[in-house]
Amino acid sequence: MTQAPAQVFAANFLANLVGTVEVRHIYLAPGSRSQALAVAAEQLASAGKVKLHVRIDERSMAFSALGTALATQTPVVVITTSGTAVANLHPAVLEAHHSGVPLILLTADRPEELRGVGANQTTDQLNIFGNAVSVVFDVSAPTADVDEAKRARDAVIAVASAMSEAGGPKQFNIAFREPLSSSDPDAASIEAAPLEVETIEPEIEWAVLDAKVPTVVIAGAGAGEDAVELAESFGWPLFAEPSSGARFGLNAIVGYRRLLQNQNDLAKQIGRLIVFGKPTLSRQVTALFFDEKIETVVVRSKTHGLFDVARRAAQFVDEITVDDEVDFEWLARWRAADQENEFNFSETLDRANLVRELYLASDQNDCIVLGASRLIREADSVAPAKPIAVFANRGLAGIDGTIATATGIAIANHDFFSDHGVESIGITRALMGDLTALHDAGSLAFDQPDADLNLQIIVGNDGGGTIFETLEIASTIDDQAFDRLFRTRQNVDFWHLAEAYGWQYIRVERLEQLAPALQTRGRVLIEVLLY
Ligand SMILES: Cc1ncc(C[n+]2csc(CCOP(=O)(O)OP(=O)(O)O)c2C)c(N)n1
Ligand SMILES: [Mg+2]
Repeated sequence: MTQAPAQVFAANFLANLVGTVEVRHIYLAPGSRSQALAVAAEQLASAGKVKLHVRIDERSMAFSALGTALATQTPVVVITTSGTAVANLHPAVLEAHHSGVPLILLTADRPEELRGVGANQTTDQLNIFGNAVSVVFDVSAPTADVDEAKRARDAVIAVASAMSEAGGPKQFNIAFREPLSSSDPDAASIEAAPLEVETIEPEIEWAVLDAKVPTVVIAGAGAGEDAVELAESFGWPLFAEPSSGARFGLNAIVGYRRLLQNQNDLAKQIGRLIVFGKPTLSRQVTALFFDEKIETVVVRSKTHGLFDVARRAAQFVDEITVDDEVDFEWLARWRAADQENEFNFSETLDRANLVRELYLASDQNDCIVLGASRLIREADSVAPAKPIAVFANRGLAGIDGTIATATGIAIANHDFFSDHGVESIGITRALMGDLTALHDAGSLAFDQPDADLNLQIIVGNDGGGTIFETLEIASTIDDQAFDRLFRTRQNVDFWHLAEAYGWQYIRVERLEQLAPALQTRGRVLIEVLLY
């Protein structure tokens, strides 16, 4: 059978990528120009070498890929056809760039002779993502007179070394000329060549800090367990955001917002902040960065870029130690204050109780996803310190793609169990506002192989974007204008929405209905009435 050069390249490229770069998931949206990649991806998936997820909307697909990459900590491949399809990846690519998530974007393109001449579906795809991709490989169209198998292997070596140099998304813009595909060669029968990629160990910079300065550790998005370890080693209170991966252990001061807000004696004594990740949620913490009396030491983030909002960080380091014994009394006082200022939960269905029930229902088998806006801030105020996987797109904190991201995370969670030969017992619970859910309503659609997930989309419906009520403009313009310009109430019927996409639907109107709803398995949209 004749082998199209496009297919030889695509089959060898994907077989090597899957075989060597730890790719376990490929996301694909349909298109003509990308067909050789689609055929090869399907061959690999049928042979059980990779999981393939097909989506109709590239924007949604890219956010799901982001979710899967976040939760598996492995690179995920995304395949699109040319033109606006590529542009639809942009929101998720930006988020991935700002949170260091490894996506490998395979964007099919027209060959050189069709660019710049008005050919259908042709635009400049090489510069489309700007610096949100650390590298763009411009792969010319495969041809019969070149060893395409070798060229494909070389391309995989290039991506592997680019990935070892920097996190975040990488783009392969691959031109294809007709014939665009053939059924041969079969990607599943191609043995991946072993890869030799040199990894350069970066130099570690240490800070030796004065042990006497009263210090707190701030853990923002992407902080991870290192923040907990440091806090516990030196007896420092830990202010950890919900999606920091560090909100657990005895050093976590869960009521830090209230304690800072009240400006109690302890808050006034803080002399140093050590920052992990990207903290964005509370005004109280941001105010500390701007306080001239407080020194800031930033631990370099491998994922979330440089953090120094007040432009006054004293040092950027990789590891921290101290020069003397630390005073563990400092921590004891913070813990006592935290207990004294415990949050008083009401008996009604409100945001705080919604967060509380969400955390009560979830354990180590489960995942929590928090949308942007008010509910994640509520979680920052009242969520307990508990070692569970909590995710949020805090790279850019968009309200977009939240259902899709949660779906990608649920897919990773589901696979974790099936890879260990057991039925999935974990539930992914995604909590978001009503506008956030509606922004991504199209992501309720997905293909049959992905339908068998335990995924809850929990919508805190308060009739629009109520976070804007806290803006000064809310009190300076009239109510009607505020409602139309900012709050943007909507009147979508969530029951019909769930029904249209084949999801279960539960409406929660009273607090006692919430806990049982959160035990629902399968795919369910839970609408919680907050007004
Ligand atoms: C893509 C995107 N567009 C706009 C915004 C600005 N924005 C921040 S919060 C918000 C409203 C969110 O409303 P909802 O999801 O209902 O949450 P609530 O504030 O009511 O809790 C908007 C539009 C954003 N963050 N991302
Ligand atoms: Mg709302």
